[in-house]
Amino acid sequence: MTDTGLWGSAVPFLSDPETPGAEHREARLAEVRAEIGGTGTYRHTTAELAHGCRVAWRNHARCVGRLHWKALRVIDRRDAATAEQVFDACVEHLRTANNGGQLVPVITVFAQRGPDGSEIRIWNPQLVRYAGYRRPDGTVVGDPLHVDVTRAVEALGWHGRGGPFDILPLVVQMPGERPRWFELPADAVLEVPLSHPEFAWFAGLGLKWHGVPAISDMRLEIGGVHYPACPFNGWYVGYEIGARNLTDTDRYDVLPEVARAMALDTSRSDTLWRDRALVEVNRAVLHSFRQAGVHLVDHHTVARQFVTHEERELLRGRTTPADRDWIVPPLSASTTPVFHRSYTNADRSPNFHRQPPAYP
Ligand code: HEM
Ligand code: NRG
Repeated sequence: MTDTGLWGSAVPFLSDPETPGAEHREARLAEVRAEIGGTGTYRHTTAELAHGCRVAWRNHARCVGRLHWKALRVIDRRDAATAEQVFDACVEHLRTANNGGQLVPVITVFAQRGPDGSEIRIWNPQLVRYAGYRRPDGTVVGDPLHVDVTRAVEALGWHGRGGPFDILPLVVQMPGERPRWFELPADAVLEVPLSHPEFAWFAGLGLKWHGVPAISDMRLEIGGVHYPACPFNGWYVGYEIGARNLTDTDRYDVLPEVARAMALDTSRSDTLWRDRALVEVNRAVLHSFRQAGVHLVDHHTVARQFVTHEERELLRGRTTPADRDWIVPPLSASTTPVFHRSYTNADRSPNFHRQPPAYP
């Protein structure tokens, strides 16, 4: 029996003139139709998979880093059949991405969801993330965003040191198996201690961040095939760390402490102490990554790059779907060109999708 839903999604992907295999389009379609009829699903060729990953990135409306979509390195690990093999491939992913600080955009693709719904899941939202421990008094040590995943990992028998920057172990769940956790080797994890170009006291705050954002909990969809485990990374925009992770009141919330150290008047909001401290935290992030030789980009540069991407795409006859809420930077928005342009969102395929957490 043919899965009409899957076939209906396979055809537009396989028939797109951009998709590799133009020489034998009809034969490939017939082959896939038979494969779906026989097995309930179909497998992409390595070339189809690589192209699908790059276009999924290009299509993703929330990503401001899409100028580099063609340079995505695609690692096909659909063969990884055990939790150890998946973990080893994730470590290998990080080493490839790190590249001595000159970060490389990489995606590692694990086995597709089976026709019976069986799937591989990585519990962690990113390959490298800091634990969050809720104390009895309700306060949190570490990253409050990760309190739930930390509790779930502790229930598997992992015990963190209880510090503010403990790297969570990687949790891999193979189809039909219990989840297993693995400690990441320290030399696969880039971290940058934060200091400030002028304020010597800043280093004393003991802040740091991981060098690579490698999202590991999203689902990749290409031609109707779902890849629920497909860690991918680029590099950071400074504000992700400086204007969100460290400064949101429900994250590390460091602005009050920074403002105190700057001797700002925090008794009234109209002294703009938050704004002034925010700029200095962002300067510290950009300065520290540069000093550590770990690549990242500032919001002015990434916004210009995104406009360049839009223009390049138009020359190729394509529009750029974009989610304005995610494209405009969270600080100094109006000083960047993206603030002054209008954007239209669209849900294109291939794409990356959020999925419910794999942990209980
Ligand atoms: C989201 C930048 C590479 C896919 C984002 C966001 C930024 C960003 C700033 C918004 C994050 C937030 O507000 O939390 C960049 C930069 C890259 C890059 C500078 C450098 C090369 C990539 C790559 C992929 C990708 C390689 C996939 C192949 C996505 C997706 C989201 C996103 C799916 C949405 C994440 C979510 O829903 O939480 N990107 N990105 N990006 N990016 Fe990129
Ligand atoms: N804001 C998140 C990361 C989201 C994705 N950002 C990227 N992606 N730059 C954080 O960890 O702060 N990327 O693939 O480069």
